[in-house]
Amino acid sequence: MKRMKLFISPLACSMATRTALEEIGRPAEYVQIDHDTRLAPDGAAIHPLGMVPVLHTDEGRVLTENAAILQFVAAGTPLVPDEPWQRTLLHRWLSFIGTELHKAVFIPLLDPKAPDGAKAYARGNAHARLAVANDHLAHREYLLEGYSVADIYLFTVLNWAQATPLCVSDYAGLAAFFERMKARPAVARVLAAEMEAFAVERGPLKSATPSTRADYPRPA
Ligand SMILES: N[C@@H](CCC(=O)N[C@@H](CS)C(=O)NCC(=O)O)C(=O)O
Repeated sequence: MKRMKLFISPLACSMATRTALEEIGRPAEYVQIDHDTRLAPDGAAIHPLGMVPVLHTDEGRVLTENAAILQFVAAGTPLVPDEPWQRTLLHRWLSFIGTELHKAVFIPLLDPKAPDGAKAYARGNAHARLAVANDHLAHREYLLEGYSVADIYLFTVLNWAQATPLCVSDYAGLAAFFERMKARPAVARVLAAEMEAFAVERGPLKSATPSTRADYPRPA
C-alpha cells in the first residue's frame, strides 16, 4: 500500500488538509511544490491548473479540490460529522468558504496578477461575506455544533487577511474564533511549520500597511 501524499504550498489552502491530518494524528507525506513552476520537486505536473492541494491516497488515487480532500482525509472522525443535518451544514460552510471567501475575496486580493479592477471588486465583496461568518460565530465556538474541517478551512483563509487590506480584528466573532483556533496545539504546530517554510521560500510574510488598509470599506 502506498503512503498518502499531500502536495502543498506554504500557507496556501493546502494548510487546511495538513491541519486536519495533524488534528486526527493521521500520517502523510507532505510534498512542497515549486512556487514558480507549480511542479513537484521531481518536475512532475501534479494539478492541471498548477494548484494545491492535491492528494495521492494510500491506494494511489488522485484527488483535487480542497472541500473534497478535507472530507476524505477526516471521514469517520468527529471533524466530519455523520449526522445528516450537521453533514449538510458542513457542505454549506465548505461551499461558502471556498466560493464566497477564498475565491471571491481573498484570491483577487492576494494574487499579484489580479488587475486593479478585480482587487476593487474583491474589496467590495469582502465586508458582507466576512459579516456572514462573523455573525454566525458571534455566539458560537465553531461553525457547526462541534469542531470540524470547516473551521480549519475558515482559519486557513482568515490567516491570509494579514497580507491584504482586510482586518480580522474588525470582526469580533471572527477575531475570537481566530485566536481560539490558534490556541489549538495541532493548528499552532502546522501554522508555525508553514510560516517557516513560507519564509524560506519567499521571505518573511509581508503584512499590509495602514495606507493599503485606508481605502478598505470597514464595518460600521
Ligand atoms: N478550487 C480549488 C482552488 C485551490 C486554490 O485556489 N489553490 C491555490 C492556493 S490557495 C493555488 O494553488 N493557486 C496557485 C495558482 O492559481 O497558480 C480547491 O478548492 O482546491
